[in-house]
Amino acid sequence: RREAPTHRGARPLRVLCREVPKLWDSIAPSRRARTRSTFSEEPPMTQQNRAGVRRQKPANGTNAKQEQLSNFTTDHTPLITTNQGVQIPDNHNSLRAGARGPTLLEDFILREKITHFDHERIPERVVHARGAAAHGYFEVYRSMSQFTCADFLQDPAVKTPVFVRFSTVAGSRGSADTVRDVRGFAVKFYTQQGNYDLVGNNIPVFFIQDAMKFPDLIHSVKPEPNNEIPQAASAHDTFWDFASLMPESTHMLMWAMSDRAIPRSFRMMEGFGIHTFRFINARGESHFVKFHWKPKLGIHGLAWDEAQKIAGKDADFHRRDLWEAIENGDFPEWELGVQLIPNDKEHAFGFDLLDPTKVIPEEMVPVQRIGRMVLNRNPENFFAETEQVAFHPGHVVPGIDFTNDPLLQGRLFSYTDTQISRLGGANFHELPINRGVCPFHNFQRDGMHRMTIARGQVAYEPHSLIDGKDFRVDGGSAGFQSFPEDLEPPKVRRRSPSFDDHFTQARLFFNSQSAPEKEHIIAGFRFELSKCEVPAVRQRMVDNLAHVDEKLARRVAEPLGINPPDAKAAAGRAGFRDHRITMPIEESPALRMVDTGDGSIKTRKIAILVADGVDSASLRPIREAIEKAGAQCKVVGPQLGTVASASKRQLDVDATYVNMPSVMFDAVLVPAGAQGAAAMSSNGDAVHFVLEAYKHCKAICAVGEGVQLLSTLGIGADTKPLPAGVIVAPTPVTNLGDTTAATQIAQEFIAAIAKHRHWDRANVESVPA
Ligand code: HDE
Repeated sequence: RREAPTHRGARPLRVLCREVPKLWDSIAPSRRARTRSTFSEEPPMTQQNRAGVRRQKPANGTNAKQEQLSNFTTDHTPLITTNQGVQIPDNHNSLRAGARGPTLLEDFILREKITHFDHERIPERVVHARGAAAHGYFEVYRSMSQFTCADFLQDPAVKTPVFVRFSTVAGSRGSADTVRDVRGFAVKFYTQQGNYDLVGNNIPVFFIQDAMKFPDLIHSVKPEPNNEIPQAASAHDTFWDFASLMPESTHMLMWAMSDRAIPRSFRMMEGFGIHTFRFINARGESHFVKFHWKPKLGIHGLAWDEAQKIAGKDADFHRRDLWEAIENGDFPEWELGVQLIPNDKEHAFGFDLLDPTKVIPEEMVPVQRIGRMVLNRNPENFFAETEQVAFHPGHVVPGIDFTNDPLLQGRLFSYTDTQISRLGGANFHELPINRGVCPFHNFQRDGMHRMTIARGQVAYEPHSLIDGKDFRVDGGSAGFQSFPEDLEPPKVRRRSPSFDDHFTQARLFFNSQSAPEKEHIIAGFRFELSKCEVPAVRQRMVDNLAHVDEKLARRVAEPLGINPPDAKAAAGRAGFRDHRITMPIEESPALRMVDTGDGSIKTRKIAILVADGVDSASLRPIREAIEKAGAQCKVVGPQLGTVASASKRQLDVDATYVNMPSVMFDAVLVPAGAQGAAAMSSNGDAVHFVLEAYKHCKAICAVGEGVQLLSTLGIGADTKPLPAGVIVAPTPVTNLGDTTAATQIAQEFIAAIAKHRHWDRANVESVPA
C-alpha cells in the first residue's frame, strides 16, 4: 500500500501494553489511571497531528506540549519487568551456580540492569552544563504583524508553550549555583510554525566578537587542563590572561564583575538575545531586533561573600528557588521586550549592530514590551527534560532571521553539532522534550535512535511513486524565507573596523551604575585578580581598565601589589584597539539593577529568629503583615521541634540557625522577650546569623529586647540615625498589642525588604561575619 507520507509515528508504549496484558490487568484501576501513558490508548504522534492542524486554543494549566509529553510519561507500577516486558521475580538476587557459587552469565536480568546502569550518563554540555528548567507559556500583548509574520507573535488569544532552561556557563553539572558567572537564559517556544529557540544570557553583551575565539575563551575559563582547578570560577590566571589580551572583552568583564553575575534568583534576572536579529513581515520587510526579557520581580543580586557561602551551604540554591516558587504557585514571570530598528538605520549608531560586545542603550531605542512569559510547571524528570533539551539559535521560524554578526554565525554551526555528540546522534529532535507540536516531515531517515516509522518506499524528493503523483518542493513563497540581503564582497578573513571600539560602552556601563554598584564592580575585579598568581596578568588587566576609567583602574590596582595602572602600556600591546566612538548619552539608567521590580516583597524569605523565652505575641502582627504582602516566613531556632515562648506557648521551629543560616534568607525578624534575647545573645550561631545578615545589607527588624542581639553590632534602639534597612521597635512599643505601632513597624519592615538590599549601609566591612 502506498500513501502520502504522514506524521504517523511509532506506538511503542501502546505495543508494550498489548504485550503485557496480564501485567496491565493486574494493576488496580486507580493505578492504571495514573499510569497514563505507558498504556496510553492514544498513540503519541496521532495526538501530535491533531495539535498540529488545530491552532492551539488558550488553555489553563494544559497546553499542546504538555499533552504531547504526557504520552511519553510514565508512573511507577508495583511490578518490575525487563525492558522486554518480562516480569522480574526477584530484584535482590542474581542467578548463581549454588547459593555461594559464581554468578551465571546467562542471567539476562542482571546483565540488562547493570548494562543500562553502566550507560546512564551522557556527556554534559561543553558549556552551560549546570542548569535548571521549567515549562510555561508565552502570550503576545498585541499583534506584531507590522514587523514580523512569526505566527506566535500575531494573536493575543494564543498561548504558546515554552520550556526555559537557566544555567551557569563554566561549571560542571554538579557545580554550585551561586558562583560568579554569566547565566544562560534559553527559551524554546513550541509554535505552530515550528520550534523557535531564543538562546540568550542574563548579560546583553559577550566577551568576544568572532566565533573563532569561542574555544579559546572557554578553554581559558574552564578549570586549567593540567590539574582541573578551579571549578566553576573565572578567578584564575588563564581566564584573566586571555581576557587581558583580548580588550574586546572589557565591556562584558564590567558586567561579569557586577552583581548581574551573582543573581539572587533565576526569577530575578533579565535575559537578552544579545545578537541583533531580524524581524521580517509578510511583505518581506525587515527590521533589526534586539530581544530582552524583563523580570517582574526586578533584577537583584547577592553579596559576594554571601554567594560564596551559599555555594557551600546549599549548592542547589537557584535550582531549589525556581522549583519551590513554581510548586508554591508563585509563577515566575517575564515580559518580552524588543528594540526595533528600521532596516535603513543600520549604520545610525556609531557602533556596529553586528558587534555582540555592544548594547543599544534603551534611552536611544526604547524597549517595547510585547508579551509575557509565565513559568508554571516543573519538569517531571530532570534528565528527560532539562538534560535532553537541545537548544539552537538556528531554530528560527518564518518571520525571524539572522544577521551577519560573526559570533551568531558561528553559533549557527555549533549547536546541532554539539547535540549530535551529547545526545548520541542526529535524531535528537525526536526526543519528547525537543519535538515540535506542529507536524514535521521530511525525507531524512534512519540514524541512531530513530523513533519514527515512516511508511512506504519513497525517501527522496522529487518523487512520483506516492499515489502516482509528481511531487516537487521547488521555490514558492510559503515557509521560511531568508531575507534577501545584499552582501558586501570580497570574501576576507578580517574584522570590520566598525568593531574596533572596545571601551566606550564599558565606560558607559560603569558611569551608569549607582555608587554601591560601582563599589561592587571594583571589589569583583579585586577579588578575581587577587587570585591570579602571575603579577603580569594583574598588571595587564588594570592597564586595560585605565582605558575605561582612570579612577576605577586605580582603585582596582590598589590592593593587588602591582604598579599603578598604565594606559599607555596597554595601548602599546598587540591587538589593542581603542577607536573611540561618541555615544549621545553619558549614562544609561536602564543599565542599573537598583530600584528595579514591582516594589513588592513577594516570595522573599524572612527568618524569624527564636529561642526559648521569646515573646511570640510581639512577632505575630508583623509576621501576618509580611505574609500578607507575599513574603514567606520560617521560624529559625536552636533546634528542630518547638521552643517555649515567654507565655509558655509552644512555637513550632521550621529550621535551625545552622541548617538554614542567614544566607538562605532576605531579611531577619528578631522578636521581643528578655529571656529569648538573652538566650540568643549567648548563642554564637544566633549572633552570627544576625551579624551576617547585617553584613549582607539585609533588612533587619528587632522588637523590644530583641534589640540586644543587634547590640553585638553596637546598634541599640536609640542609635541615631539607625543604619539603612534596620528597623527597631523600642521598648515602649514592644507590646505590639498596640496595633497601630505594630502596623507601622510592619510597614517599615516591608518597605525595607522591598528595597532588596541596603547596599549603602555604612561600615559593613567592619563586621566580622
Ligand atoms: Fe552558547 N553554546 N555558544 N552562547 N549557549 C552552548 O550548546 C556556542 C553564546 C548559550 O540550556 C552549547 O547545547 C558558541 C552566546 C546558552 O541547553 C554549544 C558560541 C550566548 C546555552 C554552544 C556561543 C550563548 C549555550 C553547549 C560563540 C548568549 C545553554 C551545549 C560562537 C546569546 C543552552 C549546547 C541550554 C550552549 C556554543 C556563544 C548562550 C557548544 C560556539 C553569545 C544559554 O553549542
